[in-house]
Amino acid sequence: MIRKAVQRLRRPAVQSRLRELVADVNARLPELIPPGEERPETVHEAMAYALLAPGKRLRPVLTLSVAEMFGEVTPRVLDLSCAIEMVHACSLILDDMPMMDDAELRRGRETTHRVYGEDVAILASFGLLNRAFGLAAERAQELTLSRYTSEDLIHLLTDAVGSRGLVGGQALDLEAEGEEIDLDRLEYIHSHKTGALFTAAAELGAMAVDARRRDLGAVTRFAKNLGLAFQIADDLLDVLSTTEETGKDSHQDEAKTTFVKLLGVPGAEALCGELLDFAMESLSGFGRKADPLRELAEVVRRRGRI
Ligand code: GRG
Repeated sequence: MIRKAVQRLRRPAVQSRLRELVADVNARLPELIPPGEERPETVHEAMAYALLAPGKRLRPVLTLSVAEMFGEVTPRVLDLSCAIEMVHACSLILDDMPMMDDAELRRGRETTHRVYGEDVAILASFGLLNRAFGLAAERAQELTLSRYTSEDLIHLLTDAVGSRGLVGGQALDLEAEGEEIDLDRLEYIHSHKTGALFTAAAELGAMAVDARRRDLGAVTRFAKNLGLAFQIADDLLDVLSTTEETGKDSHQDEAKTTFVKLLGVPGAEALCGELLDFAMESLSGFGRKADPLRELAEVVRRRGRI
């Protein structure tokens, strides 16, 4: 009882720390990409348009919260977290394109291809991806680690993006459109398309501060459960919220099999809650230092923003 009461008292401080981390990411991101006035102007403007739009910054804050659980958030770790956000922004540009989800709105604004055209949008997405890998490679080499090499950190990122990660999940998601798929395949799609970047974000945070290998397993378990829960929360938002609330097209998933379609709203809510409980359990060995991660799980539970 006493522990719960103390935790409740600490909560505003933890929430305010997470908001500080969002602010740090938002302040750093524009410094890390070429200015819109530099040639090729349209591509640089489109990169900034997609990256600097008001996203929730959940993935970089996940990297930073894990890093802070085992060590400290240094400027290098902050840049690594920004590289994760660049990969995410790249994936959003591509996901929204007409040959993929064909979305009109993202982060409360017109999607990148609708503003800049499909040709520029594709180039901007590759520009962001390339910048993400360049930045991650530079910062990883500058770290002094005893348990991991800079290659370990870069491989983590390449594996998360590649055909066994985001690309693979997206490919099967597109193939499944209009088809009936079972829960097992849906889990595969989302644990790759969405979950892989959550997992990489968390593992990168741990590796960047030289966390012990035996602690990595718990971090991975936390992030896998969080990532899948996040996707189910996103499916729920698609049916239960308005475009004004989410800043993106609602009912975009109508032609797709989703967790809500397979399980119904109550079933999807229950599964999301169960996954978040599993995520929380994997933090049991880390005491109060894991409170920011617990709070991130609560953000997903209430389908909100930090
Ligand atoms: C080459 C990087 C790369 C990817 C290619 C297009 C693609 C493969 C994968 C799509 C991945 C994707 C966009 C998954 C959807 C995940 C999801 C629910 C995104 C919404 O995340 P939020 O709500 O967005 O965190 P904000 O805008 O808040 O950042």
